[in-house]
Amino acid sequence: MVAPGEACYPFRMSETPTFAIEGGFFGLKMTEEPADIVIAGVPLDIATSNRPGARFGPRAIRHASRMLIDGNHPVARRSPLARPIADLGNFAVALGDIEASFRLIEEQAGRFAHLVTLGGDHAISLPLLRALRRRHGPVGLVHFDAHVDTWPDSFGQPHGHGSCFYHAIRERLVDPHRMIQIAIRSPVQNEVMGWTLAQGVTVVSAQEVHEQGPAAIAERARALLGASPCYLSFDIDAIDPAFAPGTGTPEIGGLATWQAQAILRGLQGLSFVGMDMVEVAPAYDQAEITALAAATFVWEYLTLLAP
Ligand SMILES: [Mn+2]
Repeated sequence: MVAPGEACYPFRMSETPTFAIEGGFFGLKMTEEPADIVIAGVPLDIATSNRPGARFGPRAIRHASRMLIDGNHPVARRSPLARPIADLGNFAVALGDIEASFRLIEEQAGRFAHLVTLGGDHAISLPLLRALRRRHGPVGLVHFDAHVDTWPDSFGQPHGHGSCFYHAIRERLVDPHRMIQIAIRSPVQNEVMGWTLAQGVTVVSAQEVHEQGPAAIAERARALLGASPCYLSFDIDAIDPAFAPGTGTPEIGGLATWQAQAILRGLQGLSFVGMDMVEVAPAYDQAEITALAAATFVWEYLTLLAP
């Protein structure tokens, strides 16, 4: 197992300026040896319905994460690096084949007790949740997104990045009564929203976040999820395109980065068993702000887990 500290770094942290750091997430040495928490990229974006490019998300998020290595979280006053973390590089995917990629992702994800993945488009959540169900049964879900992602099909195909939670609910990978979607605001057919609500999912619009404030939304999530195992799925398009333009299906009226940070900080104490950060498409980014937002939300999540 990888221990925390300088042993994980291919450079001397105390002497290496941020711009000189290469490597995995947090500049970690890429390794095949797992740790308490394993980070892996999933460079799959063939299920996107609009702009592609999230296959380059893992690289951009790792690069942006160099800003977060040095020092403690300013509010929690502890570092996610106090707990052993390993970056295993990218999972294998099958070129051009969604279902074969799903099988590969599920098989690889099943090896690790606590996985944080860098997407990739949102379709990857389905095989990740299939792997998680074998360890935990149906999990609770905190889902940040502009979209409900419960469309029963994707333009006639069974799998697309907008159908992952339709399948996850149907396959009982998640417990819809312990599932909260935050920042929802895209156009949606009444039958799709009706089905989602009828399953028991709590849908919180971006407007509700703006009107009620992040603390109230975090409180709703904590009350809903309780102490049982839960998963965080974070589509970067939950964030307003003014703050996160580098994504495939942007929607205006979204969260400011600080609002999402405040909600995440309010989730301390939940029993998280994994996370994905999806839909970062660097080709549409400006000044790396989307990748930095994504890396920072991963850092917020890892801080929740830190001792
Ligand atoms: Mn989305």
